[in-house]
Amino acid sequence: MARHKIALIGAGQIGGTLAHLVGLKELGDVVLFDIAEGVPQGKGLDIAESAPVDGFDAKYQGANDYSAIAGADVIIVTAGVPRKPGMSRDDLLGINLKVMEAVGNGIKQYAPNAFVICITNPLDAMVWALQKFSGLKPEKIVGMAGVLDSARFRHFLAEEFNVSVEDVTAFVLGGHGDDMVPLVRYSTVAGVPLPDLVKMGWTTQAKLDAMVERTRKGGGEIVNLLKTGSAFYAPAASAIAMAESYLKDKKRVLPCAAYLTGQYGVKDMFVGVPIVIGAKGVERIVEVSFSGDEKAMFEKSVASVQGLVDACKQINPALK
Ligand code: A3D
Repeated sequence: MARHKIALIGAGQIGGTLAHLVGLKELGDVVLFDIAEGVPQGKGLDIAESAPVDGFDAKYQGANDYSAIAGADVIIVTAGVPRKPGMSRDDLLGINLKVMEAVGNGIKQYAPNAFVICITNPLDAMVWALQKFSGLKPEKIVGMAGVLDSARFRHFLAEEFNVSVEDVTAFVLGGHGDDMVPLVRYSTVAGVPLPDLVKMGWTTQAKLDAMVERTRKGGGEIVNLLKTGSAFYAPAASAIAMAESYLKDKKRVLPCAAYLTGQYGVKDMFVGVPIVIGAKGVERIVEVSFSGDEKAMFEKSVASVQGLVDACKQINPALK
């Protein structure tokens, strides 16, 4: 069987890390695309030269022309600008919406059957716009945010409990903004829900609340430390987990921004919910039940996403 082809649109911090991980995990051959000349070629060559040392086989091609993505099985989109200190994800909307239009047209022309993972912020609005511009079937395009937000929460929990990150599960749903919804009831250590762990004295409610808040602000914490850009190692790892589930038909259950057609009372929007990713793309949208508080938090988060989608429609009236 021929190797899969993975196209990375945007060869910046996340794009370069993705390219490296694709090689290390032997997921396929890589095309790095960027508008910056030399950058995708340079990063591709640099990673290809690491392959003999690490012992993996993958071809790397750098490109500034969309024709290079032709026939890609998976496309991961990070093209655009990231946040700087003091900027919210929403401040990026106008600039990155134009980028999504160019990317969407490229995908429509050269790789209309790919499974596409969008990472560009503001995530939930950009993946919505990218679906419209590309014309991709809704089950073939998702946004990466929930896996990352959940991974951050899992990291904080594992540190607090001094247990392996592998035994900590967490679900963070809703939009990828400061009102995202970490679902404490559905987050566990080896199957034991967090509220039970509070009762068992493993932590206090106050500490748990602080970890939830730190998760919500997790992206900003990294932006403030780095000063010149935003997180890239964990975002790249998260998108790779999603791509791998598609390429290997693993059918993993992952929180992702998926197109909703009435689930959770939401229509024609991408919002973070648990989904099953397999060879057909989004194979199932999992509808969990919410308590009153959780429902209120989810609805608040959905309202923020709606605001961003409306802003996109205002900037570009062709987006309906
Ligand atoms: P960065 O290192 O700046 O890379 C972005 C790349 O996009 C640069 O190499 C640009 O040259 C390139 N680019 C700009 N415009 C175009 C275009 N029209 N076509 C092709 N390439 C273009 O940023 P990054 O890799 O750190 O972040 C990329 C995006 O991911 C940003 O929008 C971030 O805000 C976003 N991000 C999202 C998350 C989520 O969890 C959703 C996390 C971290 C970053």
